[in-house]
Amino acid sequence: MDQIKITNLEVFANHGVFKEENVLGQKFIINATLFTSVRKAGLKDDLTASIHYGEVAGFITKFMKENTYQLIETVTEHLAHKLLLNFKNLEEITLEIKKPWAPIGLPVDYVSVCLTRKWHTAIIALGSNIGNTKNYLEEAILALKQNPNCEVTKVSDFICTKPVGYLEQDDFLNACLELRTLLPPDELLDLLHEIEGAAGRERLIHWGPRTLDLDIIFYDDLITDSPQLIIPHPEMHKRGFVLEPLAQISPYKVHPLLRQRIVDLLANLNN
Ligand code: PH2
Ligand code: MG
Ligand code: MG
Repeated sequence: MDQIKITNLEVFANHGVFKEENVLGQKFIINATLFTSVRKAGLKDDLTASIHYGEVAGFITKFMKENTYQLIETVTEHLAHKLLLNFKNLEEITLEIKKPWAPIGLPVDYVSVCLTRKWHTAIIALGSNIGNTKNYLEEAILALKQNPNCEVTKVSDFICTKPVGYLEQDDFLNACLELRTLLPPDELLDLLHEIEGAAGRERLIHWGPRTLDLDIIFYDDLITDSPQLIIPHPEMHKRGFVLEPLAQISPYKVHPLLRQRIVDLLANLNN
């Protein structure tokens, strides 16, 4: 992706573990690489299609001065997050905050924290087969919409499906949605568990009846192997109740491990 760079912005601020640092303040030097497509802005000579680097530099300066944190880790993490939330065309940022006067009593040029943060795309499958199933799915979508770190970009129809796996239970209402999110996978999973908990979800029978089930199907094209969170969802390609609603919102997405499109996985399943 294209980049806009802000190099060696100086800000006098009060971050530090030591009391003197908080009281006296010191110089910080900031480097930011803003990832965005400049194509449209470049062709049309239109600032609104890009990111105003003056506004970004002003935002950084204000944030650095108005807050006081102990760690430059915290300053960098929070500032990157705020920038991604506040600048529309900003997809990804690499941010480095340097402390040239760090009070360590040894000769260094500077110490710094550098990190990269970005908007991710996740696919979530929703299911419910207890109580007011439609309401549980709607409430889950609302909870995600209201979370500042998430933006719901697509929602499938709600479809009625026969139970798969454990058969002695009511039919399900299933759906899929696409999410733009700043949360890493483990934090997204925590959020989904919170929303399930608020819907009164109890984990009694494996694959048994539930008020609300929220599963991460994809997270960008990430492939994980942690037993706590397997992405892509290891059963998704065998499940019509995932593939059918998913084919409505992302028909041509390619499964990163199986290397097949969703429409083709669905067609294979129905054969
Ligand atoms: N979820 C399960 C097990 N079986 N069957 C249907 N039809 N829909 C589901 O969401 C579902 C299921 C475990 O998550
Ligand atoms: Mg499930
Ligand atoms: Mg689940």
